[in-house]
Amino acid sequence: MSALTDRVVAGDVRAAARLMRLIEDGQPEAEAALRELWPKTGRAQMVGITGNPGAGKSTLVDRLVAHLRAQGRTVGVLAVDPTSPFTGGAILGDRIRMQDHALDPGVFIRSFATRGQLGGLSRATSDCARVLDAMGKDVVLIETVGVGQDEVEVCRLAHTTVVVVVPGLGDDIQAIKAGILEVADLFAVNKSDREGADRTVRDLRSMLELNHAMGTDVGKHEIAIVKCVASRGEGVAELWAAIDAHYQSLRKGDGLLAREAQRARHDLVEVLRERLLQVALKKLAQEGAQLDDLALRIARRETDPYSVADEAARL
Ligand SMILES: Nc1nc2c(ncn2[C@@H]2O[C@H](COP(=O)(O)OP(=O)(O)OP(=O)(O)O)[C@@H](O)[C@H]2O)c(=O)[nH]1
Ligand SMILES: [Mg+2]
Repeated sequence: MSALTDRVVAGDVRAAARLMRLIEDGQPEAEAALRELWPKTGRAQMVGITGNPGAGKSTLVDRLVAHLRAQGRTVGVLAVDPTSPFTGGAILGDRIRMQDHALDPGVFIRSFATRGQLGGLSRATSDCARVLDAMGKDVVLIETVGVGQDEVEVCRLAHTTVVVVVPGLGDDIQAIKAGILEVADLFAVNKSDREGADRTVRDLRSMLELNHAMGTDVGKHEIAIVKCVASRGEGVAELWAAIDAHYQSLRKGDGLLAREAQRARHDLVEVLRERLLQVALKKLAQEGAQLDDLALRIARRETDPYSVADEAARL
């Protein structure tokens, strides 16, 4: 193994941070390192925390970290920032709050900006989660805003995905129905200090019952709904107990392997997509065709995207 991967496996924080930077920048060394690390992964419990902006995900993650640390478990946190660090005051607030844990060697926290990159955000997040896994972190918490497809993809990496909702949603329930429901393993009704928390629990429950009646939840475990007040740390122990119960039920059968296989399939497709794109671009370049020139020719109707792609994809 290379020095870098040796250090990652030994739990070296700086080596892990360096590798994550290489991953985010899409550097070829990252892939070589990940290849070496692969046999050392598959041990961490991966938990996805998703939900609308401002639902209290970071606050919950912060409390979950404290809860896990009190149990003596080591934790890695990946936070996918929805906004640039230059715009959001709340984000800065999050960072400051998380600093408490930053001094704890049992916790590793990293945030990502959501920016478009070749290979995609979900791939980079997945790879970084693997780094935390290889480092020996017992639990990896991944925070994403449940809005775009990319963010939903990130949830597929987790063993357990928690969807955080807040009281008084109405429309939000519709949004949940639209995309996130299929990835939810359990719901956290956060900000339960606000009016309407019980109503939200009831709404969620009837939605789940409806799904059950329609058979759209086939193969799923029973989805728990946990009320919490993250800002006061209330319900956090219960939430973790529900997350762990879900994980343990996966471990009992072959659910864990099925999840891992689902995840591996996703990763494989992503890697393949990237590889094939590289091969195609290289082939075009060898033939002296630049992407921009081709685009111009397509725009001028001298050729069409299908013919160019056919040509490039011929291995
Ligand atoms: N009343 C109340 N406020 C809360 C609770 N949990 C979090 N908050 C507040 O809600 C605001 C947003 O919390 P965050 O944890 O930053 O939410 P987030 O979901 O991580 O937000 P983004 O990352 O921006 O999507 C903060 O001002 C928190 O203090 C809660 O249980 N009750
Ligand atoms: Mg947040």
